[in-house]
Amino acid sequence: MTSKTLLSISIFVFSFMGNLPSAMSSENTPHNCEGATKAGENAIKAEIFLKEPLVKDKKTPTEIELISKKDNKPLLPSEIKETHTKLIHLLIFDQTLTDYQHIHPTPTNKPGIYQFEWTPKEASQYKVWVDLTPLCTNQQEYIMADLGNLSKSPQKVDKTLNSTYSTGGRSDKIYFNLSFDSQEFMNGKAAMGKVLVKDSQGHPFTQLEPVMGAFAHIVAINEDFKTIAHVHPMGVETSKESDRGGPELDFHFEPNKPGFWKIWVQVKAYGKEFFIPFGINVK
Ligand SMILES: [Cu+2]
Repeated sequence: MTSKTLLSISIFVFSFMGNLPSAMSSENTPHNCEGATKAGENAIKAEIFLKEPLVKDKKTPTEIELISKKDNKPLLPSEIKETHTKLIHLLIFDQTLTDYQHIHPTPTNKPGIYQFEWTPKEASQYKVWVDLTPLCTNQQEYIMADLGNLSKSPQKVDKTLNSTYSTGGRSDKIYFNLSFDSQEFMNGKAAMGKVLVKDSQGHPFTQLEPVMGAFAHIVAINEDFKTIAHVHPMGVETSKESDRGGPELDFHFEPNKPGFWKIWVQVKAYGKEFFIPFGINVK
């Protein structure tokens, strides 16, 4: 693939209050899965076990138990479909939406129990969205669970509106610029978005490295701290570690809720992963 190849990403918006599109494909669902899910319902539930009390800026070993709702049996790694090169993606957010972490837990020797470590960077409330596709339903789901609270009072969402961001030091600085095909964002209306990446000299940056089989992973979260928009890279995915991408990352954003949305773009360059925050308002 050429470095100019555009990466097309489409963001599908899910509300976790039960607005999942009823795309359950009963034809492809194995018999033993029948009745496992209704439209808008997750087949899996999650429970969090913090192995140590939460302390700001301190690494916290954590276990997550995944259980099939239908029969109350643990969800085994062999029962999960690999997506974006991983079985389970954890999207961790704090209530201010300024701390976003993307983590892949690993199985333990206890069935249905997976472990990971994370470090809360804000004195805030934390939630995790477990992003996985059970083989049984072949339906991607997001299971929200509370991760703990480091704050005695509710924290305000950081509603900074921004379309530019830079990261890195003097020699490895990278500039990111977000633009859309429309000036305004309307609830329920699709908009085409583009992130343009430039290097420290202001030249188009074409050395984005693959992260989980793509040149960017984009996630958007609403100020309600409940609704997240997920990402499907469409068209081109990278298969080789040596592939490079940029300077444009195209995506499709269709918000299903008005208000402030934080958009996090995860990329890799110079061997390092970067999380780029943008903020927009949806009418
Ligand atoms: Cu992931």
